[in-house]
Amino acid sequence: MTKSILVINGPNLNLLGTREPEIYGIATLDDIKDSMIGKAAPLGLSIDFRQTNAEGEIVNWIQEARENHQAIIINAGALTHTSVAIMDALLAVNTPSVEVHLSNIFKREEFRHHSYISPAAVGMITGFGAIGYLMAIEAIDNILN
Ligand code: CA2
Repeated sequence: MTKSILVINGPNLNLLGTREPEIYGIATLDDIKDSMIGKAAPLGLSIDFRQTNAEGEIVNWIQEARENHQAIIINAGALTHTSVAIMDALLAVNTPSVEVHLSNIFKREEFRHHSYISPAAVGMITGFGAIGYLMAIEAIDNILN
């Protein structure tokens, strides 16, 4: 049976590929979505790929994942560093989660070094650009099998 991965992208990630390519790369969010679908299909995994600038929407999506998805890949954007609500939602659901960041958050400003997502995730992939999302699929494939 095909297992479904919910991919959540937080604030401003809709701008990918249009600004700050030296930090975030040249791939657009659509490019990342297409490459994830291509990587996941042969593994029997489907991708439900979403982006929002609204914190509450992310919380709702995580709660819904409990019934509709077998795993979560999340790049919460700047909410990574501020959102107790997203951490609580991830802790409340039993769905395994992998945290992804395009940039290496530990090489950047001090305020980016702390993540509220990490305590609720199986692990974090940070600093590998768009490839990090594909690495997260491999991680999920291992976790689910
Ligand atoms: O490296 C990452 O993936 C981040 O989650 C990206 C967030 C940042 O606040 C985190 O500290 C690390 C920012 C996403 C904004 O994305 C943009 C993309 C292109 C142009 C401007 C912003």
